[in-house]
Amino acid sequence: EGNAKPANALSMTASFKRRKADLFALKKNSRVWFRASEDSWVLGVVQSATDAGSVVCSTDGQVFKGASKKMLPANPEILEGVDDLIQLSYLNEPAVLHNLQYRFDRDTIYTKAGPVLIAINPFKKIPIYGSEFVQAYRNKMKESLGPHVYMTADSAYKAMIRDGANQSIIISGESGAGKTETAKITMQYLAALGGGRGVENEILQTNPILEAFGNAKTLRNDNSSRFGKLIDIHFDTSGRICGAKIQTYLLEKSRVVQQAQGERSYHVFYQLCAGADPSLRVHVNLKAASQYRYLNQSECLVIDNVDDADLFQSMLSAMDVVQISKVDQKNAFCMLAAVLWLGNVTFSICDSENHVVVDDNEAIQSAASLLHCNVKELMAALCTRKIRARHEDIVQKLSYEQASDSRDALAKAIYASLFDWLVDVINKSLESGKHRTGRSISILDIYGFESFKKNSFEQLCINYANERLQQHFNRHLFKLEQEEYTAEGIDWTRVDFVDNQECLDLIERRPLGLISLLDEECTFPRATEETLSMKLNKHLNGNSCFKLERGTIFSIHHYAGEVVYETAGIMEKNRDLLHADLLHLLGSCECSLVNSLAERVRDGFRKSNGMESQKQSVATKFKGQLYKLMQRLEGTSPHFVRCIKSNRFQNANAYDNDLVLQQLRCCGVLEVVRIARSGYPTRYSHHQFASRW
Ligand code: AOV
Ligand code: MG
Repeated sequence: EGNAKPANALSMTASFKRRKADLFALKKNSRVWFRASEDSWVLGVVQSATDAGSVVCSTDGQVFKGASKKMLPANPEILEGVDDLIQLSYLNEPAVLHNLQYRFDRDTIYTKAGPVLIAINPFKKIPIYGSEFVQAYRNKMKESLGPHVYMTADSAYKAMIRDGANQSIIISGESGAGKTETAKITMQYLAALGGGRGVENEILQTNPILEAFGNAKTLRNDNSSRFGKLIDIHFDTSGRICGAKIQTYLLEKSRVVQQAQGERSYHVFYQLCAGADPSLRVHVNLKAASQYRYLNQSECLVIDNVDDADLFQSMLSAMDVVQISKVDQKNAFCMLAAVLWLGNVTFSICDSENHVVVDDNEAIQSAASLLHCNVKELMAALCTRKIRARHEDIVQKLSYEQASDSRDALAKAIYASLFDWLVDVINKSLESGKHRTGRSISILDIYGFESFKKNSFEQLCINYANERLQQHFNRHLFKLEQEEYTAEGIDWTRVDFVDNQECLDLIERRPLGLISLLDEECTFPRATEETLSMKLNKHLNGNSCFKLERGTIFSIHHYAGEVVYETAGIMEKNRDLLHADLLHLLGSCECSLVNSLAERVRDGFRKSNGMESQKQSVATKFKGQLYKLMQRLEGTSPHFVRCIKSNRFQNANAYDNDLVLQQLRCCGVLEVVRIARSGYPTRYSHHQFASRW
């Protein structure tokens, strides 16, 4: 039964003894790893070993000479490519890397690292999925089958049934490492176990919909998730799936109106433009993607090997399966088209003070008609602002920049609330109703750690979320595990790990952490990038994870590496204001969907401390969401999957050892193996033990 094999006394003693085996004596004929350069190791056999130095002959016949400290013991051939790294006699970096690459070369992408499953992204289809494999893993032929996400999903399912406890499958890794694919594979396995009511298929079909609306091409990943997702799959008393609930986290809004060169906006826009049938095209007055500024500005309209028109059809059928009504579908597409047309709205300067009016053209007419609002009112709301002074309203004209910002803010608000609305509609359809027994398996798939040439507020939030997740991982695999040994009075040599608390403090601490300082600065109308940078530097430079690089550029030393952030635009994104006039206009549109979207936006405003239309800042809201997420996860038994990127180019036939090593190092996999290897494979309280046997 998976990890739950009771340990016998013999294997326990053996595991304690084995710790000592890492100390090795260099002898003639020992297999060793020789450090040929900074990060490259060659496998060889010792020809002679003296205090002055040793001679090693590599497997391909080259001879290396050097000091013994350049050498690490290699595992015997019989351990070549073991399923679980804890089986390795010598657990050093070259040995672990060799084992992983040996397996990867044979298309074996999954390897256990004690309690953690390592999944190395092959960037190609490997025939190890589908019903045959599901059956095999279900029928407990595990030993012969080897590690697999199916096995992890199966362990979670069995543990849920056996212990009656909620489980979670927590998938982490850098951007492009394979988290979303892994989450889908996990869902497929659980759906296959569920068998029956059809809700399983509904759950699977949420993926193409949410990916269309929430994923986009970035420079790291052609299908990058731009939101975080936790899906709870609910099971009834007979162990069948009876429903599900999806919770999403902070969608990257800015992408709707702006993308880096070579990146795209959300897939759904291109899918709609490529795949809509003639009647829908007429209904929403649709043009080709190249005709919309929001889509053509980044000079990337298509993705290699992706057929957007095809995907649009798949998404439509998925929407049918998930019971999104045809009317709702059509309304949603109107909103998408409205966003696109808003992007084409232009302004002309109308006076000497740089104030603008909206150009009356197809763009503004189409946007107004798709939103079911009066075009004059929309124009006014985009280029003027009502301010209440004493007892009367004053109409203030906007500058070119202010008007463009208000147009973009409107587009972002419509899209983000459309996304939330969609998730709500999906959740209604997946509701478990009376069959619910309270048991669930949650699968977490968030955006992975990111570091681009230019990093802004979005990367800060994404990387912050990953820090939180890494801490959860540390807590479970290092802290709790070792504290338990100490508490039980077991002879235990502590395994050190890199704690990321300092980085989290840097971001979260109140009142002198990054988020608090940012929020404070955001309340000052005259704050600039410079004043923000100065403030951050003044209060944060004592934290070793923070560094002001120059001017308005600062860097944070994250667990996964250093990221250089720009302060430009951070405050606007954190404030995320939508002027009340625009909100009011949406609320008065003659379309129930638009009204309900306006309601959603307004909800965010109301939750604030009252009077003004200032809602909670984006970062603070996100912090609260992450806190809740962690609390939820703490109430479950975790199963960890670490996705690893095999190369930087999304290339099927490349394996970059250094890149793999860097990922293994920063997430602490080696340390996990060290603890797992010398620790106990399982533990029961007396009570649990007695009730089981
Ligand atoms: P991510 O979720 O970790 O990145 P994805 O799951 O989107 O990464 O994976 C990126 C790409 O890698 C996929 O589109 C597939 O082409 C390929 N891939 C991943 N896993 C597998 C697999 N098991 N077999 C074959 N190909 C795979 V991000 O969402 O960017 O953090 O924000
Ligand atoms: Mg993803």
